[in-house]
Amino acid sequence: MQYLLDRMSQGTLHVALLDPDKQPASEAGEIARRMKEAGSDAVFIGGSTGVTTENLSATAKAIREMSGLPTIHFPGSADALSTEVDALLFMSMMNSMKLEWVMGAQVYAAPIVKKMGIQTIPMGYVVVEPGMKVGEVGKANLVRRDDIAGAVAYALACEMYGMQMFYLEAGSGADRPVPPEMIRAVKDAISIPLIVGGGIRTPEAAEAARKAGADIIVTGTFIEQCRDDGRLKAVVSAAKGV
Ligand code: 1GP
Repeated sequence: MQYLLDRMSQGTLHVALLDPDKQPASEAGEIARRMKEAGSDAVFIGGSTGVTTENLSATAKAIREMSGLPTIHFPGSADALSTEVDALLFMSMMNSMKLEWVMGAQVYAAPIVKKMGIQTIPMGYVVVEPGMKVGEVGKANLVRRDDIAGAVAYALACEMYGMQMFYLEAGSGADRPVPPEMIRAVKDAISIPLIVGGGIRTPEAAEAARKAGADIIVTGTFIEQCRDDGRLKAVVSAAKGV
């Protein structure tokens, strides 16, 4: 957490998201190496389905060895946990209609996480339309794209709970990222760091999210698919404003 805060004091961060179920660990390590070259600050490891302790551990290890970037577990359930990651986003999907995702999986995991000695980052997570797979799997009561006040209310509740970060998610592969007006209003309402992700795959979209106030910009689908290092760098640079 301190690493992220230190870096954030210098500007917006770019975080690469890698799903351990989508490629072998060595390939994830190679993508992370290229992302480090492109300027990424850290790697989130996670996915909505298919993440196991084995593929999570192997992926974290490969990323650390091949890129040196910090690895942060972005969990989709309490089924997979690993000591190979540097930290775990201890998150509540605040707008899930299933108690399990709001609080149940966390209560189940907490004693195990404690015993394993994994560093936790408490985070509120809210899924905005279109929501994609995470919205479906998480049974999210999606925040409408025009419901700025609704998004702000979740962010304020997150901060009042004492969580250390708030994540606005449009869903992996979304055709439209979180609207900049929503990012701006949420950023103005809270003082904890704001993470934004889902559907960001162009320098223009990354720049819009940064200018609206995102502290951390996450891209997943784009970095999995892009084979052009120049284009990777363009999106990361736009996210960071460098
Ligand atoms: C998903 O916000 C992330 O949690 C990334 O989304 O795959 O669309 O970049 P993309």
